[in-house]
Amino acid sequence: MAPKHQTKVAVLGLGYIGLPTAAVVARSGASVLGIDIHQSVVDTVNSGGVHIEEVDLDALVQGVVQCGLLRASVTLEAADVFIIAVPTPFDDDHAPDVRHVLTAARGIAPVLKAGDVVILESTSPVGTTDQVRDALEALRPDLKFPHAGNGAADVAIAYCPERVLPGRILVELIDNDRCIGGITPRCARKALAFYRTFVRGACITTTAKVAEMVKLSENAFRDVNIAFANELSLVADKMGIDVWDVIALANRHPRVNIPSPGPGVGGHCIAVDPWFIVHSAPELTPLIRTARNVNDGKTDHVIARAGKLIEAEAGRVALLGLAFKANVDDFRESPAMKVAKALAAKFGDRIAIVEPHIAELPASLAATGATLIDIDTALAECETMVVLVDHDIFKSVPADERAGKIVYDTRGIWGAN
Ligand code: SAJ
Repeated sequence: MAPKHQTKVAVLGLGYIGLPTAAVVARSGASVLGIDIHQSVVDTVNSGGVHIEEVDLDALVQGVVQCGLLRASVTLEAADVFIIAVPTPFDDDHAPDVRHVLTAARGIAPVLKAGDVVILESTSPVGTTDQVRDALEALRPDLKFPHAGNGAADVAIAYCPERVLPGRILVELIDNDRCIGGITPRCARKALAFYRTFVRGACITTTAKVAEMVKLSENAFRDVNIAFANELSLVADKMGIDVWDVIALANRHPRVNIPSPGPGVGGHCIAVDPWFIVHSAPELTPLIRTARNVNDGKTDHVIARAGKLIEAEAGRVALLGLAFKANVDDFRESPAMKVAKALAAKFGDRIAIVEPHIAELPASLAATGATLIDIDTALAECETMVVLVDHDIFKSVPADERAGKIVYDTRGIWGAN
């Protein structure tokens, strides 16, 4: 733990990004106030606990809370640096919804003072940082706000996207390079000075709009590449070829790096962010839109194929995994969850679900008659197994324990397809 220093930092939103960020900044010696709209989250953090599962986060939060470096509240106070890390969902038409960001910005206005830095970290459509500035400017006419080419301002405003991978958040918060986009170069420099206090990776300054687009581009790039892998998996299936063999061998080429096919793409980032680009230029983005549709279509394909398999067999079927990816307890936009819901709605109590990260099934699944069991029970009682998530515990099941089972492995952890 670094010695305590004078900088006061407020982090708005104590979710998957905000809480780890607050804890890491607190460990660097700043005095951090975490803000959340949920009193239960505030109470949990103030008691030194965590409400999300992330490697090593519990010990870190407990440590910084005990040292008095991190506390949480539903009410914002004055600070030197404000970090906005609230959700940016999309609506039914895939239009981004930045209301939470703007509400957070308006919440900062009453306590804002000259010299402060406001940083947006939430994944946001291009132009949102300017909207944050406009929201603050409307409420604080006594302060001078930054506008491109408009000289020095009282307050610095910047966009600095988070880039951390769930499961590695605490490591990546420190080691990843950061891209810091200021509304003006001076804003970027002020934000840069803050990130240098706890980031070991390179910190590169740019404009707010470029930084906003960088974040969207990173996730859209991954989505397009996974869509390619998912499309290949359908073609390989049709040809009776093992797609995992194809990819492993193709990836031995020095300039080819195909990701893994799966039951679709989930989480609150890669399945969402590409739509922010599509929404801003629908006529220019057939590739990004198609990739989204290919990845969503893969989930429908898995539902249909698993459904046929279950229809053709008798007895109970184990669905392995509900999380959106391996070894996390996050179910947002999870393709595995979508598959499980569709199959449970059709086959009811024939469906048994193995998900080590939950103690009970979500009510909608339980209502179908589906049950939650552990992997050993599944191996003992279910003849048919559908692998939906590549959790380590599933990977660790040796071939002899699943010998004779009818397996549909959408993640390629046990062999074909
Ligand atoms: N997936 C595949 N095949 C693969 C890799 C992933 O089907 O080869 C699936 C996963 O199972 C999951 C989804 O894609 O359903 C997304 O998982 P992920 O591990 O690719 O990414 P996230 O959503 O956990 O985190 C991403 C990361 N972005 C990039 O890698 C470009 C992370 O660095 C970002 O910080 C995060 O989004 C975010 O917050 O935006």
